[in-house]
Amino acid sequence: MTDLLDRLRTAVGTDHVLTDAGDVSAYVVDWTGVHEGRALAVVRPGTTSEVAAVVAACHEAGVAIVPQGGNTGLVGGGVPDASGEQVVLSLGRMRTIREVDPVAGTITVDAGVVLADVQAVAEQAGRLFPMSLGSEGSCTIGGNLATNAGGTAVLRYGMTRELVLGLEVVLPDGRVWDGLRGLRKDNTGYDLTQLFVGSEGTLGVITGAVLRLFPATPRHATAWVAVPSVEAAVSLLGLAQQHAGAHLSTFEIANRQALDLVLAHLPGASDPLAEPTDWYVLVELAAAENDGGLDDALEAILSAAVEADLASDAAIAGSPAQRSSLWALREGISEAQKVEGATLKHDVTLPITRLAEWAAAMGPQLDAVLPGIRPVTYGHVGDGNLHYNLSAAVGADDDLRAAAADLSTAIYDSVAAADGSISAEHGLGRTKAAAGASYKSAVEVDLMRAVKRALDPDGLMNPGVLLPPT
Ligand code: FAD
Ligand code: 2HG
Ligand code: ZN
Repeated sequence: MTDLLDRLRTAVGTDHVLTDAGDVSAYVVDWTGVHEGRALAVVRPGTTSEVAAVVAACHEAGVAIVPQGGNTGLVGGGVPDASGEQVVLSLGRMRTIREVDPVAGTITVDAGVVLADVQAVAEQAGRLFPMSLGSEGSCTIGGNLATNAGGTAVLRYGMTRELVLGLEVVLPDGRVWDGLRGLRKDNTGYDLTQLFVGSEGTLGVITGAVLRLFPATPRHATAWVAVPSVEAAVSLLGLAQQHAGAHLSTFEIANRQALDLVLAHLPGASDPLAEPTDWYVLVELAAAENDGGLDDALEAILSAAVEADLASDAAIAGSPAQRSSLWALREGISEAQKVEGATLKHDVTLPITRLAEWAAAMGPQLDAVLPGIRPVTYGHVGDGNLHYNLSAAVGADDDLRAAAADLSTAIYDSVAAADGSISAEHGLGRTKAAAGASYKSAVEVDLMRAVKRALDPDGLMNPGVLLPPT
């Protein structure tokens, strides 16, 4: 291994090959704290050719690579296993915005650029890069692409795969595929760009991307709405679509348990409504500068909702600061639940018409497995996607860990029975690789393994992630 470390130092410079425990510690444990591994080294290349040299050296030495961006992933896909034999390849130094073309509506970036920086550069150019995640201050475009991230703007703009036009990828043997084309139309064979989106670092290292930009939407109308049930929230979505059409940009749900955790743990958070209720929806309409009428549309949605008993009260943001504080109630939930204690995460999608019935049945079923369990239920209801994240009764975190397999199996079985998916937007990573394969048909798993073998015959790109070991 000394030979490999020497080659890596030659490729990227001695300062960017980390092996001391203190230096590597932040790279080997994930955001949730659930996955902690060991690394042979953490390597921090600064250019695509340095990435290629690192990957080629590891390939020749037969050493596995774990690509890592901002390390905000929630399924343990960006951290090494416990063997101490894997190299973490961090894209953190690759932060160049290569080109912005407002007319073509494209931005070309290094994979290590942080999502919030892409949003800011787009805004300076009078355009919008719509992807929006609670982790946007730390996650990277490479990680967003590798996980096909979702977030709060999917309803209007789609998942990451709908926001990308071309990629640059270092393949598992060290060759570079330059697919950095910004063409809207290109029917010349298999769509290799889309093959790498959502591949979670198992097919190659994404080093650059051409992303789509959209017209800016600086005008907003935002409300935090009290609703009696998930069923009412889904009906309210229909109303909002009817009144606001394409201006509807966000439609997020949270249960009272989620709000209570935010109020308890996030400094400065306060309940904008006088009476507590079971469920809340964050609704936002967004439009271009000269495109008015948002406030009227929001008023019309809320009046119709109250009339139809779909909402009991609402707080409307009257200023950018109030808008931010309503958004903080939604975006603070993951952090607040982490402060509360152990969390068992589930990121499920169901056909939207089955969400309400599913959520109502799940609580009692899980309470029978672990009495006092608290489902913290929130997420992108407009996309049929709930984060069904479990906290134990206060003081019972060990019981939650002990019952984790039974609880997750009960959830996944009922999601599968309702024609849903066990991972809507976070991917499979290490946490769900086995479950992901077990809920797919044998044909689908065979096809996925065939793709993996074709691109990575030696199995050196992020082994154990996305597909379970054979
Ligand atoms: P990492 O965590 O570093 O890696 C994630 C995966 O991508 C790993 O498998 C890794 O190997 C691979 N990878 C990373 N970079 C590359 C690359 N350049 N080439 C190839 N593979 C690579 N996710 C959502 O979808 N929607 C949300 O709303 C959302 N909100 C979040 C809120 C919070 C508070 C947190 C902590 C996370 C949230 N996430 C959300 C999850 C996470 O932020 C996303 O999955 C994000 O896309 C990960 O980006 P990253 O750069 O941190 O990737
Ligand atoms: C969100 O929508 C994210 O807030 C994070 O996808 C969900 O922490 C989670 O489980
Ligand atoms: Zn989410």
